[in-house]
Amino acid sequence: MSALAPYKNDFLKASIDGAILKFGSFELKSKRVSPYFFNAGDFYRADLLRAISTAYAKAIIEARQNGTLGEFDIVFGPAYKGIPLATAATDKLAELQPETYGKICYSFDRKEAKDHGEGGNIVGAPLKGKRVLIVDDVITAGTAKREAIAKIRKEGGIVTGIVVALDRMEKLPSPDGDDSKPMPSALGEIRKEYNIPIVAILTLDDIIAGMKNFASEEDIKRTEEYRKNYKASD
Ligand code: OMP
Repeated sequence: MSALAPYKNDFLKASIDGAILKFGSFELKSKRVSPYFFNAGDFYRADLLRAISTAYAKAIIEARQNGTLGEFDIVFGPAYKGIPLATAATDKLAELQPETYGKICYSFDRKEAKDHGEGGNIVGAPLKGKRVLIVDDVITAGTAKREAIAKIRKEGGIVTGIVVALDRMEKLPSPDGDDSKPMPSALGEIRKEYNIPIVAILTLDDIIAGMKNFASEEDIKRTEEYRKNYKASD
């Protein structure tokens, strides 16, 4: 595996130092039991928030430069964990490249529609007719990403890409419940189905490569085992 870009390394280090990346036994939304968990809700300290917003902004700038991501007007953070991530990433993009990103906007959804005051489902920039980049924490099965795409489209926005902090590289659950069968990735299926690019700052492969420097033999073994069982076929 090639060496990680310096900004990815910095981000992995901040995730470990801030105990955002944890090892143990965690039940996921998918009900799979994982030996590791990445909790983006724990980037609540100023230095950590700065670390994650810098990583998103650099990943977005890099992906725009190499043509992976298209243009966008709005950075959208799905409620709740995506909200501070998208907001901080918007600010950091403007700081790093003011000429290109000085006037981009952010917005996010409400979990419950508001029926008084300004009302509606969206807070921040109106989405109608705008190109929208989704910024979210982790992709496992892709369910939350599909929901965000549907919400944005309902408001008349055009989703042009998704950026996540971590791609767990997991296969979709088999329709017959047999998780030992090879299955494609959630990420690949969303890419194909919606024809949009998805960029990840880190992948499970990056974490396993980085673990050699900081984790116990036992955690490395369990994480490699998990990858063997659940890694997607594509
Ligand atoms: P989807 O892949 O779109 O369903 O989203 C996975 C969601 O699971 C994330 O948005 C998180 O809320 C949560 N999650 C984590 O935060 N960290 C992990 O390491 C794993 C999960 C998870 O449950 O899969």
